[in-house]
Amino acid sequence: MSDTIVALSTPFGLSAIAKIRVSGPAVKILLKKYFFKENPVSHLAFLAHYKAISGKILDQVIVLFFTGEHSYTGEDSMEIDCHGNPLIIRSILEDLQLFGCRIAEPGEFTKRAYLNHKIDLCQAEAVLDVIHATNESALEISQRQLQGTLSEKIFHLDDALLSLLAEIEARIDFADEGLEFDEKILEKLIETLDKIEKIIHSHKFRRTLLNGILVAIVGHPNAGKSSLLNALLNEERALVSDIPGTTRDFISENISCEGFPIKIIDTAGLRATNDSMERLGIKKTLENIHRADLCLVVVDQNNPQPLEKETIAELGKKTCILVINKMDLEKKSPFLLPKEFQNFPQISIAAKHGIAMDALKSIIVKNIHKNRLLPRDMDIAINERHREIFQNVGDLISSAKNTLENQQSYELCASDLRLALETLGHITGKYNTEEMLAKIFNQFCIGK
Ligand SMILES: Nc1nc2c(ncn2[C@@H]2O[C@H](COP(=O)(O)OP(=O)(O)OP(=O)(O)O)[C@@H](O)[C@H]2O)c(=O)[nH]1
Ligand SMILES: [Mg+2]
Repeated sequence: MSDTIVALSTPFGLSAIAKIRVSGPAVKILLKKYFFKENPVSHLAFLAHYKAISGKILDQVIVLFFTGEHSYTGEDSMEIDCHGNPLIIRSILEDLQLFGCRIAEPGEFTKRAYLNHKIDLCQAEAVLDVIHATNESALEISQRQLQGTLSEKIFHLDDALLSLLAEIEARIDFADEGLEFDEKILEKLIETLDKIEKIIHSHKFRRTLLNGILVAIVGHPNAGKSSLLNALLNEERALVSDIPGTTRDFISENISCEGFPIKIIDTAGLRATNDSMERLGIKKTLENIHRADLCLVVVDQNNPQPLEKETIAELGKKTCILVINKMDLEKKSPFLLPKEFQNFPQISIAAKHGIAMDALKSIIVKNIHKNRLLPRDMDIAINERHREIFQNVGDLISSAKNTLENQQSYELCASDLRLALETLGHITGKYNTEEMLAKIFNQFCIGK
């Protein structure tokens, strides 16, 4: 890590300000040569003219220096804020390369932070999750993982396994002294396995957390599906008209329902039609019902119509809520519930006027709980790499437990535990391989 890296950390293009990051041993030399700072003070910004090696002033910039102990990467770093014009950005980057800096690889700043022990590997992965989170809940959990919620759990597991290993090794070392078989060791192994199971379980919810709980709005043309989408979003997102078959392609948007992330999809109305475009839309609706975690089946209270067999079959496999719309209008005749909907929980609304939206959201949340679509109190959501490692650690501890239960050999048990500890260390990066690091950091963008 003897070279100094540089990269643009803000998106390339026109913007008010662009941030160029520099990290490495040459930062102090750079500050002295370019900005005449002999003893730069950490965290203190200053205004300066950026004068290139050629002598040309490239821009007026703000420079912020961080000493190694207090920087993101763990090395001397600085940030240069220039005007967000690609011509300026490019010329500063080129000039810094002439000075001897190298353009950073994707995620190289975060990789240096990890290699300099500023963060561990699962915190580095959390940085990626924080940048990519598309809803509040995913953002909250990735920020907690960045603060170290997962690292802390691993620290405790590591600690528990180490003390178990010490107890077992004592029995190997002092075999002559006839140390009794201790049931407590077995209990502790089972306890540790239980904790690992719980952590692995959090992976099941990761997709739902990242994408949102999929809620599809389906029903006949003109039932008021697009009006419902707009009411839930509180904006005129989808076209609404009294012409049946208005929505062709589906529209999806993210909302939050009592803190749960929801991806809501408005679909094309379901009916028999000869219009080829509308038929394509209906095909997409069926696919969306298939993918959905929950379906809101919208019916017009004065015009409830039977659905086609194929749709009924698809809806039958799903959790559905019957949404009876247009309650603001006078009922023409008693509402006859189509028989395929009779077992659905139901609610009356007036989408056009936003009536009963809170009640509808409450029913949605009730069904999220009932169907265990996403737990309320998640504190971690491990990724596929973590899941694989935890699975392997669990298998090794199970094997240690079985060995002990059959009272075969403390040696075998200890060797499984040693391997489990080493495997666990791959999550935080206590043990790593180049291939593993490349796989993780290549997912980052340049400048992070
Ligand atoms: N009175 C009243 N009219 C409504 C209500 N909701 C929707 N409408 C009207 O019903 C018509 C159809 O509404 P849309 O939201 O476009 O219906 P849709 O289900 O999306 O229809 P398609 O896209 O054709 O499948 C429009 O004229 C809306 O203004 C409501 O709660 N009350
Ligand atoms: Mg519509």
